[in-house]
Amino acid sequence: MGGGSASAKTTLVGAVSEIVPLRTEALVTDASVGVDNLSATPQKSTTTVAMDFGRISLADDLVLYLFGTPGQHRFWFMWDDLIRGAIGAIVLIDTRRLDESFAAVDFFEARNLPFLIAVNEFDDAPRYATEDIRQALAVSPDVPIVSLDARDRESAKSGLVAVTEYALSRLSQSVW
Ligand SMILES: Nc1nc2c(ncn2[C@@H]2O[C@H](COP(=O)(O)OP(=O)(O)O)[C@@H](O)[C@H]2O)c(=O)[nH]1
Ligand SMILES: [Mg+2]
Repeated sequence: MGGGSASAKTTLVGAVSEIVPLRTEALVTDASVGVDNLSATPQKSTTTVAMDFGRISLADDLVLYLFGTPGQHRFWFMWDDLIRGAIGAIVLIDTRRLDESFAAVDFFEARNLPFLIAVNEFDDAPRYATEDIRQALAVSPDVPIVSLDARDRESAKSGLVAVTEYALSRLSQSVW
């Protein structure tokens, strides 16, 4: 799972994981100034420094391992390792800061990893039509765009189910 900072990646992993999620939150300190973009989220006091990790069973024979990638650019070297063996990815977006999502979209596109866009519907964020979001992010018509509330277990889970179904459908297309 990728996405801009404070797009609720840590929240989502925490909401769905059936094991205590491994978190590597650190207090946002002065060391983050000018490095991490916190201007839009002045209330955010911690940030993920390495990654989030969790697990969810969608069925008896289908267990997903969830990795939340840190937003900070200095940790991007880890993404290449994370996507090895990944079935798919979610780019979690906050419509108030769409520009922060471009990097994650580009990354998964470039590596041909099936991904979907999940709009985390923050209470005070404007709502846009799906096709407007598609256009703004310049993602192709086959990329699913879903809405969810990262804090809500069932809602967050629906995003994971959607990306799994999408990844499996892409797999079966490439086989046949
Ligand atoms: N109002 C609102 N706040 C949310 C929602 N999802 C997450 N948050 C809050 O947004 C902040 C950033 O979330 P976090 O999971 O740390 O973002 P990350 O940087 O992507 O891991 C936290 O304080 C969450 O409690 C939401 O759907 N609505
Ligand atoms: Mg986080």
